[in-house]
Amino acid sequence: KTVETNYGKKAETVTRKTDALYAAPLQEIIDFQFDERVVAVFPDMIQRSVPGYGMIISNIGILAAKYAQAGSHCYDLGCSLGAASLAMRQRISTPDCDIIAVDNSPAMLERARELLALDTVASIPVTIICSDIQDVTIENASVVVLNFTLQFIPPPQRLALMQRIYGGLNPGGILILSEKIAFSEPERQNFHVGLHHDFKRANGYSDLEISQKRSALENVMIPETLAVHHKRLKAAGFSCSELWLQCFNFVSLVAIK
Ligand code: GEK
Repeated sequence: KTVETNYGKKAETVTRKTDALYAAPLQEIIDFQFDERVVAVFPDMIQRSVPGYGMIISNIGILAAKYAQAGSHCYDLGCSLGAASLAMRQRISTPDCDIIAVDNSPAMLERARELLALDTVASIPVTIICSDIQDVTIENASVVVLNFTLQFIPPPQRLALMQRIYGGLNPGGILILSEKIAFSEPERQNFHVGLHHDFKRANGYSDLEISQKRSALENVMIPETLAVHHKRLKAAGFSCSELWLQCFNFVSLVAIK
């Protein structure tokens, strides 16, 4: 089975493996980790699990092309296999920009390096850094991407990260924030979660896979409401944050400095 990716034809052999990590019944479900087993199936996993993922990646390229400033850095925080970095790299035409891609999973970054090396068309330099995104200096930034990463940062630490991002952005720079969200009203929560599970079923995941994956993520990935996100962005200094995409309980926001 071939999964459509934006990594290009040459990358197909390293990105086509089907995710069956939770297909068989597990005795014990341990907390989800971004290890080698996940890396091997990651493009398939994220496409089949996150509604709107492909559209978000393509439009990160469009947004970055519009907001990248000459001589500045574009950050991809929690870059995984570098899909957002590649989208930015392929779209930005502003001179003297570079991309700084950060993740704390060595396994992810090893594969990200291979995939970036296959992209020989775009020439914007990409520096890959293995670090907690909370420890990375953010400076002279025009575009910062947090594409489904903030949800893995413990909630009490999220505001400090946002403040550092705001502080490191140049005036006119943007933060692109994509997250799985929660709803405070139970009916809305059930409506969106139900549709998300239908989306996963339609993409070939069984009820067992859906429920085992849900347990594995329970303590690791903590979604918040859209209102909490907007409020935190404001508290960090962003005067405006705009919802530009929602698909069930998955959203992407742009905040402008
Ligand atoms: C994409 N953005 O394809 N510091 C650094 N990295 C972290 C941290 C942390 N504290 N916590 C988690 N990660 C990507 C998808 S995946 C989303 C992002 C998902 C990393 C983690 O190792 C993983 O690679 C990534 O954040 C989250 O556009 O799998 O749902």
